[in-house]
Amino acid sequence: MLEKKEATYEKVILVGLITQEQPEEKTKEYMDELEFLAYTAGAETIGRFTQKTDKPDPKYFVGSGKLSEIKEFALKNNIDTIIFDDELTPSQLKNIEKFTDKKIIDRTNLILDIFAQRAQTSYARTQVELAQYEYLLPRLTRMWTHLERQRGGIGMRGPGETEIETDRRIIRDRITLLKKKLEKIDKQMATQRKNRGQLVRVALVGYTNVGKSTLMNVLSKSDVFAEDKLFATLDTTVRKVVVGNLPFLLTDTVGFIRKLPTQLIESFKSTLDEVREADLIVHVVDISHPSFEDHIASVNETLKDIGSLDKPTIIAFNKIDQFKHIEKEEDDLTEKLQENYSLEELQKMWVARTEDETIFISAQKGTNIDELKRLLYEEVKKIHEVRFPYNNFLFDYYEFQEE
Ligand SMILES: Nc1nc2c(ncn2[C@@H]2O[C@H](COP(=O)(O)OP(=O)(O)OP(=O)(O)O)[C@@H](O)[C@H]2O)c(=O)[nH]1
Ligand SMILES: [Mg+2]
Repeated sequence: MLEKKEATYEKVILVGLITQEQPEEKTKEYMDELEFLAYTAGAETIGRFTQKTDKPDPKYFVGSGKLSEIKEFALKNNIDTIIFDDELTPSQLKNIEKFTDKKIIDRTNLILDIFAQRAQTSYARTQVELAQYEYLLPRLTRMWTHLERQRGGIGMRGPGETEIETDRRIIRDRITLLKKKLEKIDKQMATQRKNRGQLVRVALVGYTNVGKSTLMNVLSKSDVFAEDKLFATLDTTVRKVVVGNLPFLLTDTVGFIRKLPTQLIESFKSTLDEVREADLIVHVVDISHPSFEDHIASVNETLKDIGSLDKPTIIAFNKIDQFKHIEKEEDDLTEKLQENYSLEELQKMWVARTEDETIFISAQKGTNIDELKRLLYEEVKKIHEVRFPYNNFLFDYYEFQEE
């Protein structure tokens, strides 16, 4: 008889801060995101704790009173893991663990763990492994003992197992090795990209889970993995797409997230090079998400980091089928909330706000995809005209035809 495999969800507690810059409402959204991250990693959230404070406590992140409360809750509910919505310093990590005697995961470690679970190709695995080691090195005393590793589960799926005394040196060597390996692959990838010739390159970028892969599938009629979890895509997919008579290369890339660990940005250099070398960016946004404006800002932040913010961009507001608009009461004197805007109003606002082209679509339902193709055609054509100035006649006689 086949053994029935039950999914075992690790029970966790989430901890976040409410500060001047991060008011209660924001923190709630961030905690929702953290819960989604935890769920993606294989955890079930049992409790959430937040604390109002000016800045994180240098010793325990939250105050010791709050931490006692959390510890008590964990004991009562038989919970072994506590997840913090920020990167903890190595000493905070150590102190909190000592205080609570629980497994402590911070936001960075959680994201690294998801990446480790999701990495498919040896290239992605090498990238994640490097990021994990770099995270690990300054935190070695805490998590590298055999005892710690035996606890297993989220955040413990680190690369390999070694004894603590020699670990630091071994890990440094390993980092050097991985860097060399990546350098070699990066070179190969760069050559590969060069060999793709002069075709115009379009990159789909956006926050995680906004529908990039779904859109990739719609536009290129391919079958890229898409699902309702975070970071479904780690490996870049490139497809040749023809719109009208214009061919171009379309790239689906890893999703961005608020506070994307720097270790990951570094080790995913080649993946991000796809974005860096793109001629045109399609910035996909999930307009049905309450924090979509924050998401846009995070993505732009990362784009800025990799020097790609000033590229020609189309902002594709996706999931309009899921967009909910709550009519504001007429006599309401309070400020209009995000949710009170209609799609039309948002459309007008964004057209006024940005110099980029904007379009509102549903990749899943196929709404406005022809419009998006038309826009892509126009933008790719502009790039074509600059790149092949003597070849323009090709397109002069062309009229866009719906498929
Ligand atoms: N309602 C609705 N859902 C959509 C739409 N487009 C995509 N989705 C869903 O959103 C989820 C995420 O889609 P993906 O295409 O995997 O998103 P992604 O941006 O590639 O995500 P990562 O690779 O994880 O960063 C899936 O469950 C899709 O079915 C849409 O237009 N409307
Ligand atoms: Mg994807």
